[in-house]
Amino acid sequence: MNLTLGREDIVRLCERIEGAQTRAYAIPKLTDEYPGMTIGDGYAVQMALRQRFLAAGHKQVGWKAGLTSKAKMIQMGVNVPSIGFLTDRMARPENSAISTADLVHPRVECEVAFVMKKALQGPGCTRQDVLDATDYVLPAVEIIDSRFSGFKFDLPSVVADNGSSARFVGGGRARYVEDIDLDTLGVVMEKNGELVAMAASAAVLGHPAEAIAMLVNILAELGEGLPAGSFVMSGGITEAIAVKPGDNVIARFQALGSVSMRFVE
Ligand code: OOG
Ligand code: MG
Repeated sequence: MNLTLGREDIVRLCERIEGAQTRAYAIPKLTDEYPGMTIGDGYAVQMALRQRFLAAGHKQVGWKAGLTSKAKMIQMGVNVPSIGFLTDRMARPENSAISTADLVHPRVECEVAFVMKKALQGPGCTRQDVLDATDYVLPAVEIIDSRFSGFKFDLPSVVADNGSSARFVGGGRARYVEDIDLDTLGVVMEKNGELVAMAASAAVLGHPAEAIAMLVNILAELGEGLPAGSFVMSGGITEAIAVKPGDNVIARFQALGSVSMRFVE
């Protein structure tokens, strides 16, 4: 990947993002100060952030693909998919109360999650490679939280901010990929009993496994593979919906059951 930032700037931006993530405050997007910043620079900051969290004892559980559906690309004004890392500290149990006190401006989105039984290595990873390496899929809700003011960013900035990753909840009913039609799964999201978003899983690059293949190929560019046992989210199928304390959210997935949570102060 094409890098323009030196080591000192990468460390500086990594510390800026880490501060905003851990203390939950909004900052200007990074390209305001570094207009020449590239997507490669964004990943260099993200990888530095990952190293810092791992050194502090966080455990990586997998990865996420982002900006993989038209709904998300249009909502965020970005037209290239991205990836981010997921750790144990971001996981929340199904049906739990999720605090918003440690988040800036959270939003929820419905995703299909994959659990891998075999490792994958790009480049050249295909949808079929992903399906062959998948142990099972399950429904998930990602709680994203951009650290950038107004939830407004460009690709280098959001990649540096680990793709707005904040929390995630897996649940519902796990299924083997050969037992379901992964491209025609309907999903509806309800907030406080009202329908707020609906779509079909094909909205994610035509098939969610396509997003995982894309993720494996980006990982290869970063010099990494996808280990067996990884939990991987394939990206929001619907647009993301803002939540606040008091909100109850339930995502209902055809054939995969539902995932619910509530938000508190
Ligand atoms: C970027 C994160 C995108 C998804 O599923 O598309 C993402 C954002 O929208 O803030 O997680
Ligand atoms: Mg997402």
